[in-house]
Amino acid sequence: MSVQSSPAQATEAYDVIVVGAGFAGMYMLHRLRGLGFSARVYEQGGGVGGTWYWNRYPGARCDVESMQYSYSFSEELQQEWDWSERYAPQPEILQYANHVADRFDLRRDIQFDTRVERAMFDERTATWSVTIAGGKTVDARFVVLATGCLSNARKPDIKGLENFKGPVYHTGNWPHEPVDFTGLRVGLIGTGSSGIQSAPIIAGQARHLTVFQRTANFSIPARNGALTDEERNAFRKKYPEIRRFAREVARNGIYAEQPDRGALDDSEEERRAKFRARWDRGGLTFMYVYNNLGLERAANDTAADFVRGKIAEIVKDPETAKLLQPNSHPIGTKRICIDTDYFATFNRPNVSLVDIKADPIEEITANAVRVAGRDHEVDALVMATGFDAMTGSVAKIDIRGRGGRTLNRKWAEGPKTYLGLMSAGFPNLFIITGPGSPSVLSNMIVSIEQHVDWIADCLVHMREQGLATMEADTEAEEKWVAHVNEVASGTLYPQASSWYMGANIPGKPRIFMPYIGGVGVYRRICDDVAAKGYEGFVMGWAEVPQAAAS
Ligand code: NA7
Repeated sequence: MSVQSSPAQATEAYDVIVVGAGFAGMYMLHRLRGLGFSARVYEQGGGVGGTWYWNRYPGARCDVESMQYSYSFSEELQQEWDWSERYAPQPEILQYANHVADRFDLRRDIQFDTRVERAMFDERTATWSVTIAGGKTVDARFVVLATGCLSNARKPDIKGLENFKGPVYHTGNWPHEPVDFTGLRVGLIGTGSSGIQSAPIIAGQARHLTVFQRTANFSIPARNGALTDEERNAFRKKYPEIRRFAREVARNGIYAEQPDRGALDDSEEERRAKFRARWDRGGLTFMYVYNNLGLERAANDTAADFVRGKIAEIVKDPETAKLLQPNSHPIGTKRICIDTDYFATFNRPNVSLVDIKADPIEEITANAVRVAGRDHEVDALVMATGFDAMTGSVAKIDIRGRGGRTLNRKWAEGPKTYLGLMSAGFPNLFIITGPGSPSVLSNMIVSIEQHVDWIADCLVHMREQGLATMEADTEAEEKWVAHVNEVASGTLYPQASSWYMGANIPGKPRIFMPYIGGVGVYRRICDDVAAKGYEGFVMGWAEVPQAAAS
C-alpha cells in the first residue's frame, strides 16, 4: 500500500506520518519501512532522542537500568551496544539514540526542526492532512503520535518571574551549550526526579544552592556505578528471559524478583531487613519488596516509615531532615525518585532548603526569590517544575477528526482513549504510550515496542483486508476509560496530587491517566483484541477509491 501524489495534486503524501523522533518514533519508522509502508517523521528537535534530546540538565539519568531501558527488537543491537554504567547518563542515552538512527539508516525519513501544527481528517478521502511549521501541508492515510509523555516542559506562572535579571533554565528544555554555575548562587525550584538528580551536581559547582521545595519526595539511592564486562555479558546471555519477563510478567516492564507476600506478613524485624537490603541495592525495585505496597495504606506506611528513617539518618540538621521527609502522599504514588547523594547534599554548607509548601513563593524579583517576606538572593534560577505530562504534547497540535471536532475539545474533561491507542472520532490516528495505556508507569521502551508492534500488525491487517479506516468504538472507549479508573481506584495512587492525575497543571482535569493493570496484563488485552478481529474498533472501507495501491 502506498499513497502517492497524482500529477494534478502536488501534495506530498505518505502512508503514515509519525510525529516525533524519540524512541517511539524511531522504532515506528523502522517497522513501517520494513513492512513496505511509506513514512515521514516530523521532529521539532534538531536531533533524535525525544525526551533525552531535551532533558540535558546536570545529573540527568534514566531511572530504569540501562541494560533494560534499551530496545529489544534487534538482537544484534542489544548484543553490541555497551552501556557504561548501571544507569547511563543522558549523553550516553542520546548517543545510543543516535547510534540506532545511524545503524538503521533512519535519518533520511526524518525531518528535524519541524513542528507539526495541525492534523485534519478528511472524511471523504479518509486522509489526514498534516500542516507542518511554515504552513506546508502533507497528506497521509495514518498519523502516529509518538510525541512522548514528558516532553512538554512547564514553566510555572510565578509572579515576577519576568523581572528576574539572571538566566532561567528549565530542566526539561536545557541549553545545548554547557552551563557553568561556578561562583553563582543558584535557586532550584522543584523536587521531582529532575530536581533531585540535578541538586547534588549543581551544589558541587555553585557558590550556594537554595532548593525551594513544595512537596518532599521519596527517593531511593541509585547505587549507580560502572558496569563490568562480566555484568554486561551476564545480562546479554539472559536477555531472552529478561525481555520475556519484562514484556509478559512484570507489572512495570522491569525484570526483577516478584514479591510473593505482603508487608504485614513479615515481622517488623524481617521487614526492616528486607527494606534495608533493597535500599542497599538501590533502584526502583524498592517498591517490589512486597506485593501490597501500592494497595494497602498500612503496608505502604511501613515502607514510607523506613525511607523517612533513612532521611533522618542521612541529614544531619534535624529541621532540614524533617522538611525532607515526605508526609503528603503514600510512597510510590508519585513516581519514586532514584538519586545519587540527594539527601546528603543538604549536609553541605553551601546548600539550604526553603519550604514553599507552608509559605509559597510570593514573588521573584530582579535578584531573589521572596518567600514569607524574606528575599533569597540568587544569580540563576533552575526550574525543575516538570511537564504537562502525557497529554501536553498532543494538546499543542490542533487535531481535528470527524466533523472537524478537535481532540482538545474532546479531551477537555480528561483524555479518553480505547486502550490508550486511539480516540473515538479520530480515525487512523494512533497514539504511542498514550493515556489509558501503562505508559509512564512502566519501562517506557518495553511499552513503546509493544505499541509499535501492535500498530504495525494492525496496519498490515488493514492492508491485507483492503480497509481504509479504523477507529475506536465509542462504547468500547467508554468501557475502557471506566476500567482504567476502576483499576486505579483500587490502589493508593489517586491519593497523591501527582502528574499521573494531571494535578500539577492548574485547571487540568484530575483523572488517573496511565493504565495501572500492568504491562503483561495490558499486552494480553491488546493481543486478544487483535485476535478477535480488532474488537472494539470500527473498520471501514474508503468512500472514494484510494489513490493507489501497491
Ligand atoms: P515532576 O516530577 O513533575 O516534579 C516537578 C517538581 O516541581 C515537583 O516537586 C513540583 O511540586 C514542583 N513544582 C511544580 N510547579 C511548581 C510551582 N509552581 N512552584 C513550586 N514548585 C513547583 O517533574 P520532574 O521533571 O522532576 O520529573 C518528571 C519525570 O521525569 C519523573 O517522574 C521521571 O519519570 C522522569 P509538587 O510535587 O507539584 O508539589
